[in-house]
Amino acid sequence: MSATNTANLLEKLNRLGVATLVSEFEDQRPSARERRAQVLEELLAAAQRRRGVFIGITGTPGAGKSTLLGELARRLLAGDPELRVAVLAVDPSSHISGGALLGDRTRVRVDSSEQRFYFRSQASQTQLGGLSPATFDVCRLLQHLYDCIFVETVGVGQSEVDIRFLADRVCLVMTPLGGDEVQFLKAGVMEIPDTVVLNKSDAKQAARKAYHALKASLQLARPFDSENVQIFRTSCTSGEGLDELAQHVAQQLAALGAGSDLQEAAQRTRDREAYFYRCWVEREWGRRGARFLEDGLGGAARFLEESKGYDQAQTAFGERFVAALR
Ligand SMILES: Nc1nc2c(ncn2[C@@H]2O[C@H](COP(=O)(O)OP(=O)(O)OP(=O)(O)O)[C@@H](O)[C@H]2O)c(=O)[nH]1
Ligand SMILES: [Mg+2]
Repeated sequence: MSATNTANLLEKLNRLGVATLVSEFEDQRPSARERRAQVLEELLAAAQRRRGVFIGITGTPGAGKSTLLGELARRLLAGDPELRVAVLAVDPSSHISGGALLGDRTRVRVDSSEQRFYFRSQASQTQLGGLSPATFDVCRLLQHLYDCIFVETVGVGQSEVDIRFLADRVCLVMTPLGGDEVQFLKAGVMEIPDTVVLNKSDAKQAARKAYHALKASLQLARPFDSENVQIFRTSCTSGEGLDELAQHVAQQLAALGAGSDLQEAAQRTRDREAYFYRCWVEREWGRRGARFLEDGLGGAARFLEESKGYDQAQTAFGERFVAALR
């Protein structure tokens, strides 16, 4: 695709065009790198590009994350005619089928004619539900095309850790029904979220009990900053708390998005890239590769800067590592 085509694409931003680009960014073959670098370069030069904010949505399976995202996306889109929203849902891969285990259950309901909304479901390729390099590569694209990118993961281990590094803000979704708050406290997951949502609060009595238990758990787990973590009670069936939650997200977008401090945002992008680049090196080149990155190349952040780009650093790493092994 030529530069003009990408510019046109940005203008129209039709979903088919975005989907094609996303596939290219999911392509993990070395041959896809050059193309990715070229697309990113063109996007960076395009006047209409966005400065996307990443909001991670994690929590127990079936807590209502996808339903909630549909409700939030609709409210955010209605509240701002300029806003563009994407949802990337990451499912733990099925060990047996190799496909996404929960793929069919991931449905985010937004009017299909809404061109300012994009949804993509992706298999995580790891059993612990961690984010794959392909997830991060797609995020590198989406951040230039959307103002808000929700990344939905199932909270089953590694995904919480990864989402902390990927997202600017993390929202943990639980239900009052499963005794989730105790489970999460045990697993140390309470350390992660900026926002906690107690969804399915239509179960009123259980919701009230869970709310107080949750508040107490948060204070225990985070004695110094539990005050900063807002807890929302929502119900996607009655609509309770949804407007408030949407408003909260809109505030997060305003604080971190296009109007926010450019240098801070750039630093967040660099940190994010360094973390996922390190993951990529370890995945592709193993522990020896990871050690070489640290000891031989001065670490991920430094090597990324030296290579003048993420895709370029992937190609350069292979050359440097192989040379060092000789
Ligand atoms: N009663 C009630 N049911 C809800 C609410 N929100 C979602 N549900 C239902 O809960 C079920 C699971 O919802 P999803 O949105 O798929 O949940 P999820 O957390 O995305 O699920 P996974 O991605 O499979 O982990 C669906 O049947 C929803 O209709 C709610 O607020 N109250
Ligand atoms: Mg879901």
